[in-house]
Amino acid sequence: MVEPRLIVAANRLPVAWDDKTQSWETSPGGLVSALAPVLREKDGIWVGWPGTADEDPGQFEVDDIEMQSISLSEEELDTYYHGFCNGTIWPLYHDAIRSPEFHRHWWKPYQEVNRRFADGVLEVARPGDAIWVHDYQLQLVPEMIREELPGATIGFFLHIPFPPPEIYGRIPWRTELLQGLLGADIVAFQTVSSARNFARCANRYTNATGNTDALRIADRVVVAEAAPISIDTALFEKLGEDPEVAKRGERLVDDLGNPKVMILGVDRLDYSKGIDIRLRALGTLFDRHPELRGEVSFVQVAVPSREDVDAYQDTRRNIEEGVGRLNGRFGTMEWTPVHYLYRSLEREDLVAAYRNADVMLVTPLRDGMNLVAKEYVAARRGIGGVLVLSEFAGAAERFTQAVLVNPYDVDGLATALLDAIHMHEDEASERMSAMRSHLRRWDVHAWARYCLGRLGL
Ligand code: ADQ
Repeated sequence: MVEPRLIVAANRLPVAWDDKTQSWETSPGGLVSALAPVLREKDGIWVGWPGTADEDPGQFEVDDIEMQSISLSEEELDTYYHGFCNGTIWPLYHDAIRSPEFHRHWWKPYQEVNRRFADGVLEVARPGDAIWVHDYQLQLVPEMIREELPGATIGFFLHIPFPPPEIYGRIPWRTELLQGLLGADIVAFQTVSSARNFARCANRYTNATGNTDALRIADRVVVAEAAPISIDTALFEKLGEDPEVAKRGERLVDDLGNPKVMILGVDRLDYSKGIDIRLRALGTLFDRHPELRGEVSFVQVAVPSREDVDAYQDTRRNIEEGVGRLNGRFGTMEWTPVHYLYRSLEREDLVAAYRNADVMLVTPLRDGMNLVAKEYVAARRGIGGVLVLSEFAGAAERFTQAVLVNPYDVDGLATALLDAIHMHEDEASERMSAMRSHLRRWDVHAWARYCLGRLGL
């Protein structure tokens, strides 16, 4: 009998072309490092877009992993990717924090590109293989594969939240998208509440009936469940203890003028991350507690993201104005309240910042999981540290020991910040170690093992 293989379909291939070395290099990231061993062992194939418009290198191998490229044109990047994925689905699934735009001329390319991905999978799939489709860009793919391979084992994992029917119901293509997902055997989400939202939507907008344990549609049963993604805990713990990283951390604190308290924020620059409200809360804190001025510094690192989408340009402007306002109002010649970096950091510098941050501020208005919160907990070992975490991040479902906040509540956020700054080190360490033990048990490898087990691998 032929061994079943794993076929992963995701918008992006986990590789990027490096002009310097003139070769494909694996992109760093938890998902790739968790799946790489299984893909090698199972002769797996990763189907995805190689990262540049109109590029189609076909099938190729990087670090012993087989890649199958799906080509996207410049226009499709505009309509399918920036348009439908990031102008319609992303805001809708994040509680419609920004108004999602509904355009038929975005929907059609979304269907076409999903068809191309399904065809890419069908080209390489053999009977018995397990197919694992990832994220909101490819929601129609499970059903498209199911139509051609009725007996296939198909899993789907959504990295972002799934909204309740009251919000989801706005999208004109709600039934088609749900039917697309229901083509899978298992539809997995970051949280229990997303899985429940999905089951409610499926009951309301399709012929499916039942609950998360068993959604019956035609002659099939689909399971909706939570499988929260995690990080490479051991790697972040190791980096957090690395003397070279420690040195970088100390240099960073020195450069900030050795504040008594360093607060840190690290996000992709996205309106869902709540960076602007976070800045307002900091202003409220300095207003109410002048004694903290000169003692507390806030470092906000924002990674450039989706710069072609208008809403992201507005968000960037908002944040930069907020930083300017705070520094103009409270700053002195000796002290800058907010240090703002608009760039990506090397992993060592990121961990150096984590391990020296006394308070980590993670305040998304809505977030599938939020890996930054987990990375901070793993990297900041045995030296106190307080995680202030939005109750609307998926991570909050398990991290009940964090200081949980409503990210919309400026006053509440300012109070939570004050509590975090004054928290006794023993209490802080106790909370951190409880979260750390969870991360040791449930790291990205445990997550991948669980998900692949559900697909019979
Ligand atoms: P994102 O919205 O990108 O992910 P997040 O989970 O926080 O959010 O992951 C961001 C990643 O980027 C982290 O691994 C972090 O280390 C890295 N990063 C952030 N800022 C950086 C910087 N300045 N320099 C370098 N690296 C930086 C989506 C969903 C999330 C979900 C993940 C995974 O929106 O909810 O947790 O996918 O499923």
